[in-house]
Amino acid sequence: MKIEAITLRELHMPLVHFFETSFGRIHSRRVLLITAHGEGINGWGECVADETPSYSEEFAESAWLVIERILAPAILGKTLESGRDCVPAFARVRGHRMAKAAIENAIWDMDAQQKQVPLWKLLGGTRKEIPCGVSIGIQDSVEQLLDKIAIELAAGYRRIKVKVKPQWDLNVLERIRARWPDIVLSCDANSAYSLDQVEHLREFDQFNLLMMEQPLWSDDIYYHARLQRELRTAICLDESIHHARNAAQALETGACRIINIKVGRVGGFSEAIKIHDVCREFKVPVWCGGMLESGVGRAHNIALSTLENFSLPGDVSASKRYWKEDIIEPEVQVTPSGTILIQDTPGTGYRVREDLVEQFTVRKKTLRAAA
Ligand code: OSB
Ligand code: MG
Repeated sequence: MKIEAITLRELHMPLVHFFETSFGRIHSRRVLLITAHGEGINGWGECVADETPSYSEEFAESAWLVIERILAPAILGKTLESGRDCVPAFARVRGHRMAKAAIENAIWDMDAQQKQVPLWKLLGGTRKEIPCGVSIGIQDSVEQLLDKIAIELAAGYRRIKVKVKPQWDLNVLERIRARWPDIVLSCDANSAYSLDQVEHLREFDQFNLLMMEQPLWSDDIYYHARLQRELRTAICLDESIHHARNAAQALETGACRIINIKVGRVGGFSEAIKIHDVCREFKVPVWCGGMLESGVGRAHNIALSTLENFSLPGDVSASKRYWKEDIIEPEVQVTPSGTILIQDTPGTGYRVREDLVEQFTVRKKTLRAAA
């Protein structure tokens, strides 16, 4: 496929409900979308960087800049066989994985469309039904959180994950377990604790959690290994894992027993698949994380989740939990038994609603290959 042009768009999409983690509350999402054009095909990709460099060093502005100035020019006018060809093309750019993933994934999407095969099959997926969990942010009160959990359980979701931070943790987990002793429950700290809180973190063991996600520093593996030795609860790493090599380090050192794979965080589908394979060798299950994606990223997360070792419920949930109207058709729907059914249609199986994309767009730029 010859890459003739790349369109970069910034969308502002209001969230149905605010989302709060240990690093703050947001009410809307700034979404960067990539469209790769070539040979009459448009491939779509989403950059999951936040508006601020809080979850990672990347943020929407930095991603826009690096895509426009460096990444897009590296592939414009080139003929690529598959999304994997972006890896060597971007090899001289250090970091900026969310920006790289947006482009790489758009090329995978193009490839699937051109070959007329489902994207999930191109990625090596096998499963036709994937289990879904939900991630519920910090609320104004514990009662509000319990109400939300009740709604998601009634909708069929198979795993509830709650965000925690000091002062919003043991008290919250206690109330949840008092009401639902047996649900599959996990928590995500987004690096809100440090190693001198081991005694406090050990208290989490009493709640029979499926996992505790990223308790310590976002750039750490070693101290997570020290912490994991002190806990019964499985640690799951999110922020700390950027590529297959540090996934292997985490597993060799015993820093976690589960890994959350976010395709944006690791630089695209190629690296996500490698991490999946490393974890499988270690017999460690993975699940697909989310970054409050629009339908474009959501569809990609679903495709990735069909790989065999994505055996735990992912943060792949219905469009309507986030958006009044999502930018894809059909919207992502979850069955009453908490799963997403995978289609055999070519590409992602979800059509991008360009009219709606235009409506949400606040900035747009098309970069073309030199004639
Ligand atoms: O740590 O998993 C996280 C959202 C933004 C940034 C980081 C995280 C999250 C989530 C939301 O937990 C997952 C979702 O998309 O539902
Ligand atoms: Mg997380």
